[in-house]
Amino acid sequence: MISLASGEALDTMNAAALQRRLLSRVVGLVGPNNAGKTSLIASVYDLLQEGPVGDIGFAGSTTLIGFEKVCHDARAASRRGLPHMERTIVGAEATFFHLDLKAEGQDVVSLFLGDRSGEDYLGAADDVARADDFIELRRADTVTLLVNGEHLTGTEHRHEVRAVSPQLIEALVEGGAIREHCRLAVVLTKNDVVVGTTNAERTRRDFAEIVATIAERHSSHLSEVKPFVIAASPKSVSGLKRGDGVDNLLRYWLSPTCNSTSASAIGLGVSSRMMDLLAPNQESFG
Ligand SMILES: Nc1nc2c(ncn2[C@@H]2O[C@H](COP(=O)(O)OP(=O)(O)O)[C@@H](O)[C@H]2O)c(=O)[nH]1
Ligand SMILES: [Mg+2]
Repeated sequence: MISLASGEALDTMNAAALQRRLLSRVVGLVGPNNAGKTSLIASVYDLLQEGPVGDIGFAGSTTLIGFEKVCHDARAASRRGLPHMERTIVGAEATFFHLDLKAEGQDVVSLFLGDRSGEDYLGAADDVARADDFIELRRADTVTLLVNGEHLTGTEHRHEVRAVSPQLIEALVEGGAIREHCRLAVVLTKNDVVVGTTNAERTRRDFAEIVATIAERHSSHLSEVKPFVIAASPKSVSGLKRGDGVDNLLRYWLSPTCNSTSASAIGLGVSSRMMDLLAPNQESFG
C-alpha cells in the first residue's frame, strides 16, 4: 500500500517511487544521537519558508506534516533552550523528508533527506555487517556526517567525538553502505555553542583533523569530502540566526554530482503499477 500524500515522512518504498518522478538528489544524514540531524532537517524547511535561498525556491513537498512536526519541536527547543520532543526512533526504518526545489531557469529537483536513529549508525561502527542495511546511504548522492559541535568543544565527549566520527565512516564504507564515488559532507553542528566557548579555536582544529583523517583514509572510495559549519537550531541568546550555514549545505546537496542516482540504480523493485499510482496525473484519485 502506498500512503498517498499523508504528509508524513516517507518510508523507503514511497521515497523510491517519488525519486523516479523528477530529477532527484538523495542525502543520507549520519551521526550519533543528538548530533543535530532532525534539527538540520527542520532548519532546511524553515529556511525555505523565509524565501528563496540564493536562487533556490521551495516548489512543494509531500512530507509537509513531517516537516511541521520537526519544525514545531525545533522552534520550541530553540526558544526555551529545551531538548527536542520528537526523537528519531531507535531501530526504526529510515524515513525520508521530501522537498521540490526550483532554481531560476532550471527544472524542479526533488531533494530527499534520509534520517534514522543515530544509535543505529553507532551500532554499525561496531558491527560492519549491519552497515549493509542502510539503504538510504547506499543510494545517497551526498552522505552527510554530523559532528556534534557541543560535544567536540566540551571536555567530556571530545575524545569520543574525535574517535567515533572517522570510525563511523570507516564502518559504513567497509560494510558497503556508502557506495563508491559518493560525496561526503562533514558538518560541524551547534556552532553557536562552539563560538560561545573559549575552546572555539581548538574545536575548529579538531574538526579540521577529523575531516582530514576521513579524506585521507577514503580518498579512493569517496569522490569528495567537504566540510561545513552550521547552527541549525541555535539558542536564541547566542545571537546566531536559525539555520546559520545551512544555505551552503543546501546548495552543495543540490549541485550536480558525477553519478546522480538513476531510477534503475535504486533497484528496489518498485513495480510499474506503483509508479503509475504516483504519476503526476492523479485525476483517478479525485
Ligand atoms: N545550541 C544548539 N543546539 C542544537 C542545535 N541543533 C540542534 N540542537 C539541539 O541538540 C539536540 C539534539 O538535536 P536533534 O536534532 O534532535 O539531534 P538528532 O538526534 O541527531 O536528530 C536538541 O536538543 C536540539 O535542540 C544548534 O544549532 N545549536
Ligand atoms: Mg533525530
